[in-house]
Amino acid sequence: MALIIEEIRCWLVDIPTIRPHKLSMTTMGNQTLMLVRIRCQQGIVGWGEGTTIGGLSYGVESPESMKVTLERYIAPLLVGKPLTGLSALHDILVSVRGNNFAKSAIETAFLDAFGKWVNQPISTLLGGAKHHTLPALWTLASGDTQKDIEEGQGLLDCGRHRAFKLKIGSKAVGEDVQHAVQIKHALGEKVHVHVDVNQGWTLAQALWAIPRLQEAGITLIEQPIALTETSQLVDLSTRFTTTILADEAVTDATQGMALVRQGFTGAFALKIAKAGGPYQALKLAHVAQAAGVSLYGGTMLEGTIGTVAALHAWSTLTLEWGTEMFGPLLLKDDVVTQPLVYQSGCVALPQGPGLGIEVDEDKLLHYARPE
Ligand code: MUC
Ligand code: MG
Repeated sequence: MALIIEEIRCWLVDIPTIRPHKLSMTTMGNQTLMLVRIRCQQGIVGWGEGTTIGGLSYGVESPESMKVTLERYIAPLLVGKPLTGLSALHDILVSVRGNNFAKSAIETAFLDAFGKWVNQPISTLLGGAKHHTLPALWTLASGDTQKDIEEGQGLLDCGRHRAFKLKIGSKAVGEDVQHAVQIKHALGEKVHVHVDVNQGWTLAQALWAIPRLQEAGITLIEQPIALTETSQLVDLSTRFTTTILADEAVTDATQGMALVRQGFTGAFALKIAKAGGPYQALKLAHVAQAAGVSLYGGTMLEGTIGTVAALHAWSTLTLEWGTEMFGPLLLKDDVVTQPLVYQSGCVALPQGPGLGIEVDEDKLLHYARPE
C-alpha cells in the first residue's frame, strides 16, 4: 500500500495583514504563503504551506526559495516514488540538506493526501488527538502601547482571546520594559502576558530587563538574546523564576537535545516550519517531554493551511504554555472555504480526513503572483 505522487505545484500568494505587525527585525504589512499542491495517482490531492516573516529578515529561507527548493530539488525526488508513509518520505527528504521551511510544506501536503487516502485526520496519523480545541493567544504588535492596550482589551471583552504575547526588542530596553509593564498592568493580573524579544537584547540588557518583567508578572520571556548564544540562554533559564522560552535557538530534535544537555530548564517553542514539518516538530516535543522541558505551540504566522497542520500535531500533546496559532486572524483573507473557529480563548481543530479543510482554488489564483 503506497501513495504515488504524480505532480507537485507551488504558488506564491500575497495577502495583506489587518494592521502593521511590528517585530524586532521587521514590520509586516503583508504575508506571503508559499502553497504546494500534490496530486496523487490515487486521485487524491494534498495541500501544504510554507511561510516566514519579512522575506529573509527572520530565517534563512524566503517564500521564493521554498518554491524553488520544492520545484527544482524536492519534486524530482518524490514524483513517481511509492510512499508507504512518513518514514518513506523522510528517507528521501534526508538527501536534501536544510530547507526545513520548504520541507514542512511538503510534509504537510503529504500528510493531507495520506490522511484523505486512509480516511483519517492528520492528528490520527501523528498519534491521535487528545484535544479538539486548543488555547490560542493573540500577539499585540502595533508598535504603540496605547493601541496595544485597546486592542487587547477589545479582544478580552469579546472573548476571542484570554492571553497575549507582546513583540518587543526593537526599542531601547527601558522603553521595551515600560511598554510591557504598562500593558500587563492595564490588562490585569489574571491575564497571561508574555514577551517575545526575537533576539533583540544583549546578555547585559536581558539581565537588567528580566527581573523587572518578572516583577510585573510577565510569565514567559521568549528568545531574549541571539540564537547562537546557547550557553547564555541556558544560564538565563536557570536564574529566574519567570520561564525563558527558546524559539529561534531551538529548531528541531537535535538542537533540543543539545540545549537539554547544556542544562536548559526553560520551555521550547515548537514550530512546524523550524522543524521541517508537523511530524518533525513532534520529535522535538518528545525530546522535551523526556527531559522535563515544557512546551509552547508556536507559529510562523501561517495562513489556515499551515496553522491547521500545526494544530493537528499540537492536539496530540499536552502544551503547558498553550499556543499562538492565531496566524489566519492576522490576514485580511485566506484561500480556504471555511475559516477556523476562534472563541473563548481557543481555536477548534477541524475534523475530517487529512487537514480537514477545503482550499478555494479561485481565491488562490486571485491572490497568486503571476508565474
Ligand atoms: C516569533 O518569533 O515567534 C509568532 C507570533 C508573532 O507575532 O510572530 C511570530 C514569530
Ligand atoms: Mg518567537
